[in-house]
Amino acid sequence: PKADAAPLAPPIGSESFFRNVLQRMETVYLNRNPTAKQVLELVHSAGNDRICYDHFAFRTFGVDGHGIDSMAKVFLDFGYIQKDELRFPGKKLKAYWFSPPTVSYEEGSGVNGPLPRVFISELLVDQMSSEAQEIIRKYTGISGNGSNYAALASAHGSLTWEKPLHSEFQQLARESEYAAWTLVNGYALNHVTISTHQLKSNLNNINRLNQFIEENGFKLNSEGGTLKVSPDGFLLQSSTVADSVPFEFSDGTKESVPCSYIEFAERLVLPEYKNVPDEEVKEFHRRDGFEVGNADKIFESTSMEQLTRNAA
Ligand code: OOG
Ligand code: NI
Repeated sequence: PKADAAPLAPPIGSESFFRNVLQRMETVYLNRNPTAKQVLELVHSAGNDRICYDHFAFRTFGVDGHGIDSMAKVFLDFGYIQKDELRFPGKKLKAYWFSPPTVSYEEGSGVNGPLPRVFISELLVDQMSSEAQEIIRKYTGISGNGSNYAALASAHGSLTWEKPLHSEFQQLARESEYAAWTLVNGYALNHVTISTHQLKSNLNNINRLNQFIEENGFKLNSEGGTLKVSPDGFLLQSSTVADSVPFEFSDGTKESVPCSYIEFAERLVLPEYKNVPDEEVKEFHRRDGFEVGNADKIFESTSMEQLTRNAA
């Protein structure tokens, strides 16, 4: 997709259809990831009838039409705008984030609230070893035109390729945990992010929310410190460690594999709006976008190092 291809506003054909798609993706995610489900219930029960999502995130293989564009299509078709590119040379990844269209009604909770931003990344497959490339291309090859149905696969909770051999998963995991994750999770929602500042209770501060989550027995990603802070100081993020789920490989081997996690983001009011009264502050007054330094550490929420770490 082209960054300058601004669609006519408002481009949404059927907002309810689009929200239903998001809801199916969310349902697949909540059914697979007990931590995400429990955390949402916990925050909800702590005086937050309404939870707004800051963003949804997906991972892809950047090869044979299976990259960012395959997952971005449904969002672009429903009025999202492609924003900044982010690069992660060490992880051989790149990403784009997408801003949601304006909608007439966003007073609901969850997928019926403000539309989430979207963060989609892709593995730069060409930069991987020939062994890893062979495995990835085998499965994107099996998927074939499956990449045209990324949103359908995500909403349905299905891979667009066959399940891999255990040895193939292990080979990828040695080189890139992102690659191994994507091989077994495909287009599944990687995480949703709770918009911390939009909560109504005193959990609307990310430090208090982090403490509350940990007090309730959940493990947060400790990579680079629990709280990830952008260089400008206005984007604060944290996340749980991913759940692992039983997976049966095509050779019959059964093993737990990393699945999804849940994230928290607090966006502070920008300096130029510091005099706007609290009750008049809108999302556009706050820090927008994403941050490479934060994201680089958030990616580690599905890493073996974080999954096997003892709680602090
Ligand atoms: C995405 C990690 C980055 C953020 O908000 O910066 C991220 C992933 O784990 O796929 O979610
Ligand atoms: Ni995120």
